[in-house]
Amino acid sequence: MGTVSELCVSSFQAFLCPTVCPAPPAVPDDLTPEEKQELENIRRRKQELLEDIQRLKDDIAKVTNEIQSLGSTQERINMQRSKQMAMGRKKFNMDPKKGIQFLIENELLKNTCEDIAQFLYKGEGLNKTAIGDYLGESSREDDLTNLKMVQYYSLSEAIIYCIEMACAHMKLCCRMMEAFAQRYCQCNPGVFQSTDTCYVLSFAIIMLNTSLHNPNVKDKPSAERFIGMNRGINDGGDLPEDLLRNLYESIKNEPFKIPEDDGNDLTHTFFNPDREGWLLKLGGRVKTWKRRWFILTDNCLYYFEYTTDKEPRGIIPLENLSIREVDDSKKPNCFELFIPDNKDQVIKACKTEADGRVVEGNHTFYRISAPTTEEKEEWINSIKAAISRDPFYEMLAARKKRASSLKRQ
Ligand code: 4IP
Repeated sequence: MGTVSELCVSSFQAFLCPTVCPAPPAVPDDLTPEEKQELENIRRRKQELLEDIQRLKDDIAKVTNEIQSLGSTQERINMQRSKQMAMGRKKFNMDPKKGIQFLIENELLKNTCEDIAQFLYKGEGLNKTAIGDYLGESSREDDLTNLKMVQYYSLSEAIIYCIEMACAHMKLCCRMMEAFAQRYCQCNPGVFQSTDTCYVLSFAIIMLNTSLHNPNVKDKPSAERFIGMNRGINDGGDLPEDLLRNLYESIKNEPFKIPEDDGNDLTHTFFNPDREGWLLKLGGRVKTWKRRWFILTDNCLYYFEYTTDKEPRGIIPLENLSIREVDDSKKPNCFELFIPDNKDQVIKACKTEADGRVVEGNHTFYRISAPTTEEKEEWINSIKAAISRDPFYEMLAARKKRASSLKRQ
């Protein structure tokens, strides 16, 4: 009969190739009770490891099935299209004309002024300066796109958008404002007496933005004062009070930001992500819903306040997380990221506090709501595909669990 160490080796071999190696030999009679005990321990451990391997195999088979079931289905096509769309946006941000050309060639955008204008208006993931560059080109088509684009805006939205653009790109400002003023005057005769009114109003808004949001300005104007300051700017007449009040409230609620353009923004860092889009996220300790721009890339989920932000508000590494659909009484199309078999454990993630500090997240689950059922399904599939598994993590977790339940007994 072999020594204990020989038996160890044979057990280990059996563990490494459980399907090929024969069953372990019976316990030899000539072993001491200690050696028998040791052999018994080794065999028990081997059994545990075999069970772990079987679980891993089952998991792999499950994931492989899921991937295969994606096969040639519509979901796969949709995933492919949204990847190409993301690629088109990135190309646009680096070279707007080439980006538009790429999207048209790949049939993601129709070559019509309406479609291009709508794409620019939505602006998801697009750099404002790149939009400015595109619209600032002086071709007739671009003029038409300018005109089409302003149709999508409400009056106050359009004015604020034009000013934001202007701060980033002066030549765009002139063209957008002209296009906007012309179009608006055409569609709403009698509101703006001339295109000059738009310019005067724009400067009044820039000053309002500064007065309301610059901490050095102590005397904050009221809506009434803003309305009063703009009396007579419409070629001697007054602009509608509702318009001025809406503008005032809009600027008060959210200052417009001057987009930075140092060529080092996230659109470059997060080049070609698996998926990106607006989603609602439920807070960790405080259960508030926030609209965030999510980017899925490199097995991590990042969320931002604005599409143009450089720093994410939060990062969720997807390793060893699971995803499931859930019903929520307040929001539709919800899904959740969670740790399987451990609902109380905090998910490894980080977030940025209001004061800029980066801290650990507090979520035992991340509940997220998508705008539509289709988007929910697409997100779930993309996240499933991005979730990575570290087998050692799972083994360790299973061991820890077993150890703590043994301790409790
Ligand atoms: C906050 O609520 C936001 O929902 C935060 O989301 C969230 O942090 C906070 O979770 C939650 O308290 P209020 O803004 O109403 O205070 P965001 O960072 O997207 O603004 P998470 O971790 O979800 O990013 P807790 O766990 O810090 O309470």
